[in-house]
Amino acid sequence: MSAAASETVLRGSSAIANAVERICRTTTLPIDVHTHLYSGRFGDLLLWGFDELITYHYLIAEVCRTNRAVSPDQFFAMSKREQADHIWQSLFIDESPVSEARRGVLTCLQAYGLDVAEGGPDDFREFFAATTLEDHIDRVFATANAEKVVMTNDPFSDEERAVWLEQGAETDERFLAALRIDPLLVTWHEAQPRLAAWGYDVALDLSGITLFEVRRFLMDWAERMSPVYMAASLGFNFAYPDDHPSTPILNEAIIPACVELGIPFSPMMGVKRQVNPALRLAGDAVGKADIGTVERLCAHHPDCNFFVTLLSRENQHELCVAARKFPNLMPFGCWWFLNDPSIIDEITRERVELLGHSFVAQHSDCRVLDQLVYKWIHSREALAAVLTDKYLDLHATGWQLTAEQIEADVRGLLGQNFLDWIGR
Ligand code: HDL
Ligand code: ZN
Repeated sequence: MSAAASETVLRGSSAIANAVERICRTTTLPIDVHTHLYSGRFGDLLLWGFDELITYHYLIAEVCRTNRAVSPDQFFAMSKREQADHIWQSLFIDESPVSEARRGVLTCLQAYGLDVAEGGPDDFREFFAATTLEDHIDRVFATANAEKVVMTNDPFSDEERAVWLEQGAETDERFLAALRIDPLLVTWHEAQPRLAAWGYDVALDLSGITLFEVRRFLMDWAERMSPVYMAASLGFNFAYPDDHPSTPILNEAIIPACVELGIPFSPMMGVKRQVNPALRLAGDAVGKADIGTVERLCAHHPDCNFFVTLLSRENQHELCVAARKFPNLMPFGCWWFLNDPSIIDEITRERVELLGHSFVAQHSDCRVLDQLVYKWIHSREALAAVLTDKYLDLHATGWQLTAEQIEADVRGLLGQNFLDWIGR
């Protein structure tokens, strides 16, 4: 296919490689499809600054194994500042910070123009103290070159519920909502009394109009939040269908609500919860999920879109194959323990080879606002390495590549594919 006269044909390997690196590094991120960030109106729910950045639960896990002189209980007894100083000393000073979560802190500080070689915690704290949250949100989105992020919005969180009930819809257009409903599928015995207290006529045994009322609960919150998808983090052993309440709740409430709203359901599967409770949020591990659960959800509900990320590396190839079978299945991201350059590389290569462009390459899973900066710098680099090889393979066939085509492809993989898929 010959390029249009207005397009920039890339002639030769180095022109292609240079274009791919530049485009991956500079293309505006249309949407980060999964984060735990909040807009400024949610106050302390939005974490930011040096002490939050360095006490990220990934680093808590690392410091508890690296410096066993301080037990998890002793660590959690420290103040946030003491925890941060302890992590800085143990994971950055006492040994080279080569792990992905450690490198990320440094990438972020460097992107802010801070001197990580000479500076220390108090210097970095001074930088953050000199700004306001509103200005810092602007700085982070500009530095990350990001347009929008999707929050994780939990109506079962009392603190978050209050903001939605008191202040209504989100007004900062950079922050889109995702309706997160784990309790409905994972801990129904705990969710049921809360829904009943909120005025929904629900019974533990799902009798009466329970499933209708669960769907009404979902529609009420969709009205408030305008979510771009509904999501649930599910264990590695989650099964569908099953004789567990989760199956009728999915079949009669969650999936019909998603279809009515025209949004995907996002099962995020593979968590092995709290294998080490002493580590608290850092205590979850990973297990291989049953891809058959994903296949049966897609097959039983062809009119619902499923936006899926799996936590186990061992599930990734299966997920690509399943996506080849079901057009209503879109894989996304290199989630949590997969968000490491070597694994991002492997997953992205097999996705391009098996799915072309019909997936979303990454999400950040940020818990701290500043992570938006480093997680995307690292992921953009990993994506560029894969796409360079893939476009050079294409070039070797004699195919003509243009910068414009690569730009459109990269924007798609960075999240536009999701927005197009849901018609936003
Ligand atoms: O359930 C989830 O959305 C996970 O991402 C958890 O929040 C996990 O603790 C996490 O932060 N992973 O990056
Ligand atoms: Zn998450």
